[in-house]
Amino acid sequence: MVTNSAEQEVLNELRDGVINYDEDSVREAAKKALDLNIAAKQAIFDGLIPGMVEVGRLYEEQEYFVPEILMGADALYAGLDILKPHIEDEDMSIKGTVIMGVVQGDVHDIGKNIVKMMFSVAGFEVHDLGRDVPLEKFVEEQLRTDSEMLCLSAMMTTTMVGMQEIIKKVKDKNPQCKIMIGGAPVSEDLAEKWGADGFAKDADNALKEAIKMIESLRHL
Ligand code: B12
Repeated sequence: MVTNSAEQEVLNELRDGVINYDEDSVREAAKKALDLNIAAKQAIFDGLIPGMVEVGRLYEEQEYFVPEILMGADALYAGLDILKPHIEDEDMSIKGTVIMGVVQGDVHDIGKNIVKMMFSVAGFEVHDLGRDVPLEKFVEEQLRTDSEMLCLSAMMTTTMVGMQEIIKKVKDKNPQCKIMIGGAPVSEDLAEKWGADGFAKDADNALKEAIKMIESLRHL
């Protein structure tokens, strides 16, 4: 937890560096955060991600356009590269296998990449199918690898509906597989309606939820 103003200032620098798409200042702030012993996870969730959320808001306000978004994302990734090796693991004893990807028609992969990073750091074996992934590919890969979990991401109301088909097909063939969905337009209610096992609003909660799911599988 941040307790003093020097630490708060570094979190602000991380956030502002992403907003101003300034990779160098983000790198510098990330190093400062580590020097001040700010937990890497806190630097990510209270610094970098709020920066990206603000970039999204500026885009919606039409103050920013596509180039600014992409440069903001590069600044976010520059910070993640430095902070990632310092994230403390939730529980290294739980190592699940996960198939992850962004559904067909959807290229928004910044959020999915953050979820993937959290899972990898915690020791999960993640098979990342990338973005704009054909619905059938999720089903094929889940069956081929017999992964314990499947994580689906979507950022558009038009593309999230594809999740239903994937969930139905995977559950028909492999009911044991735990399916978690996420992305801004997705909700707990939709997860339940579509037959998924869970939903999480952000990457930190996604990891906590995933650990619970893997634990419940191991207890079967
Ligand atoms: C970045 C962005 C883009 C970038 C994408 C770059 C990339 N490589 O990702 C570019 C510029 C390419 C783009 C293009 C388009 N975009 Co766009 N984009 C955004 C924007 C501004 C930010 C999204 C983002 O990265 N947020 C930051 C991350 C960190 O948050 P996140 O994605 O929500 O992820 C977190 C959680 O959701 C969760 N999570 C994510 N995935 C998963 C998965 C699981 C399993 C779990 C548990 C959790 C989880 O954890 C993450 C981290 O904590 C949003 C607006 C907004 N304010 O959200 C619009 C937005 C998503 N885009 C939109 C649209 C319409 C488009 C376009 C069609 C064109 C256009 N008119 O702008 C195109 C085409 C997209 C396509 N075919 O996919 C709309 C979607 C509308 C809707 N509701 O359907 C939005 C909402 C903007 C708007 N209001 O119009 N976009």
